[in-house]
Amino acid sequence: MAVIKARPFDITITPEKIALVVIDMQRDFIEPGGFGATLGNDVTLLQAIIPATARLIDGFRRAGLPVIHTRECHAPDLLDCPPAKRARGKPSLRIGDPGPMGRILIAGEDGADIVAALAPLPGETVIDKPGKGAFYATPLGDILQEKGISQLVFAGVTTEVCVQTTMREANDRGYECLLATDATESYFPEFKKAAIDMMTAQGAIVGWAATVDQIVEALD
Ligand code: C5J
Repeated sequence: MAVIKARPFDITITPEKIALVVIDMQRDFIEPGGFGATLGNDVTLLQAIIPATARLIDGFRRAGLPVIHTRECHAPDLLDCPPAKRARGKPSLRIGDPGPMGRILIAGEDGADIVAALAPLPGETVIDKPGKGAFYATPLGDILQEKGISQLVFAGVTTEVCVQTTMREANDRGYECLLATDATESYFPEFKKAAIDMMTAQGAIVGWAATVDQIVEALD
């Protein structure tokens, strides 16, 4: 067992029961020309967390603990993409349209890949998810149960959309959730702050928050 200095109070972790979930660090959200950029967002904000996220992933790998990656993407026939999702917003390119990195948010296309600096290692779990939450319509819950995991550390993008949705799903399923504050980002910094404040309020109502250094130190 180890203690991580966290908000709103320290959390005790059990290494045999903890896993890292890295949410949607995909080219489509982080590089120019992808889904995030088509929605008019400044993707450089998200690029800035790649080094801290790499340190967090490395800390879990060095400790021999599971690293799980997710990708928000859809089947090429779009049967798993609700028309209401595809119609949302005013992007210059919609989900499934051809873009500079292949079809937007489609499994197997270059844009749906995780950025090279954070590429999964052989043997690490990669979950393709059609929704914002990583539990919806995926095998994530079964995989965590098989591994005996009860505590989850979260990183990735965007804080208030896919990261927060997944943390809330996990919290409702009984997992203790800890967010790595410098390994998550939003296109809207005020939304990142608000999401962290909301989730850690009321005695960690959704979960805890700590920096990558605080987390990695406890794993060493
Ligand atoms: C969004 C995500 N923002 N990964 N996806 O559409 O947060």
